Amino acid sequence: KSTTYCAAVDLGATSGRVILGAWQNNRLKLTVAHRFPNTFRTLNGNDYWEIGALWHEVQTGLRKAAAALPRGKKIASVGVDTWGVDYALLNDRGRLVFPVHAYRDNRTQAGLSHLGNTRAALERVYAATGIPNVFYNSSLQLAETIADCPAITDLATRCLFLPDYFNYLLSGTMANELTIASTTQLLDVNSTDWSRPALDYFRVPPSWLGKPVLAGTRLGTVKNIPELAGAKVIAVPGHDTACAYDAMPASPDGTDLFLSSGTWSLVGFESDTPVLGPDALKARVANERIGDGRYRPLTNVIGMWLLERTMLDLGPSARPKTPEAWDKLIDDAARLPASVSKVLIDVTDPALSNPPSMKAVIDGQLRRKKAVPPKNVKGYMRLICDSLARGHADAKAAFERMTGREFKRILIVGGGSRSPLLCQSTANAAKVPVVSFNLEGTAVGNIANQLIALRAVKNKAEFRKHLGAHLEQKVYQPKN
Ligand code: LRH
Repeated sequence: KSTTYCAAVDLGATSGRVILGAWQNNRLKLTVAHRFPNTFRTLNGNDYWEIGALWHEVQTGLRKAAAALPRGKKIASVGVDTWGVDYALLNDRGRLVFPVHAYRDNRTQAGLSHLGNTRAALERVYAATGIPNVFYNSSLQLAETIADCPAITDLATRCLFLPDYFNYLLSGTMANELTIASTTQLLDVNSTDWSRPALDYFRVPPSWLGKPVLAGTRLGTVKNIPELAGAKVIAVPGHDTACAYDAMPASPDGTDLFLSSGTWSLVGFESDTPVLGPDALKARVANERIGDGRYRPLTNVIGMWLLERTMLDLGPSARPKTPEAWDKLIDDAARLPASVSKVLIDVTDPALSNPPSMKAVIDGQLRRKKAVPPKNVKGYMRLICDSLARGHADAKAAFERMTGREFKRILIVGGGSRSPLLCQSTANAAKVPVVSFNLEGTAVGNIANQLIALRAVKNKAEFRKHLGAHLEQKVYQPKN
């Protein structure tokens, strides 16, 4: 049988990659064509992405993917996913008319507290969009931009979220895709179109946005990379978390809870209906969307960002330089006595989102609880993993309470799935087995959606079945 080749562009807030997928005989083989670090830069107190550098890496990665093909073969299609919420403002000719801000920028703090303190408005926005009030929401970011630079409503005619923008650079077609649209707090929770009340509340011009397209939509062919001439640009779920969830080899009966663990820990599940109401708002349930329009109710537990940032504070020697050194650090942390994390960090504390010093916020929390801060990086690693595990378990309990469902396993993909410490702590705290997969989840979900659009695979259930049949997995049974 012939092989179908697809390239996944997968951009995360701290690293990006371009991965070549080869699908043959119902098996997916991945080749990492290109990996690169990503970071935002702070200029005069605001945080910005280096969007030109990212586009350069995307092009480099796609060229390398084409170069990795067997002789005479062609890449059939390309799909792009990125982290949520961030966007580019453009005019009709596709020129950037505003710098691309990073979601950690503290510029939304005033809007965040204003909506948080206006109970009735907060409830209305939640009922309309199914998305809670989080500092990074595109709604708050756009409202701040428009309030601070009113002339932007004359300059910009289009708002493309980052996967949409890269799709545009690749194909020349401007389109808003549904899953990334669902991270904005501007989409109508009961349809697949924008919410007029939400757009009005945040004063976002409706003309900036096009009716969202579903995953699988063909946007055109790759324009300006000769090595990929003729390759289709397919709108995959543009939100990385949506792609990661699509790659979960879940049991079809809906009893698996999903955890995509990276910079953030995204704990959630698939559902035909949204989870709304006062309890859902209190538990900060975000009713994000699946590529086909259904729902991914999830809560966002601050993730490995805690460790990333604490390591910066501890100095260059704190960060392992090789995969072996990482394994050793995780192992050392796991061997520390349980008493190290008798007092956990409150992972819902907003002060953890982008502090000048993460270590200072963590130490401050511990001191207020009369506990002594860890002495070294392995102590922080243990404390952070145990605290995240508690956050994962709390999210599971809240979902079970709200939906009446019972989750029998937690499936984990992403960077955290490679940490036996995080997996075991999560199993212990949640009291169910945690199953980790040796899987580039996000890229695999991205490629799965391309294969379905190309009709090389029938649907997601089929894909998951084939994927699961060959996947290496590790089960962590709960212990106390
Ligand atoms: C993870 C993620 C997450 C949020 C955040 C902004 O990469 O996409 O789901 O949307 O970034």
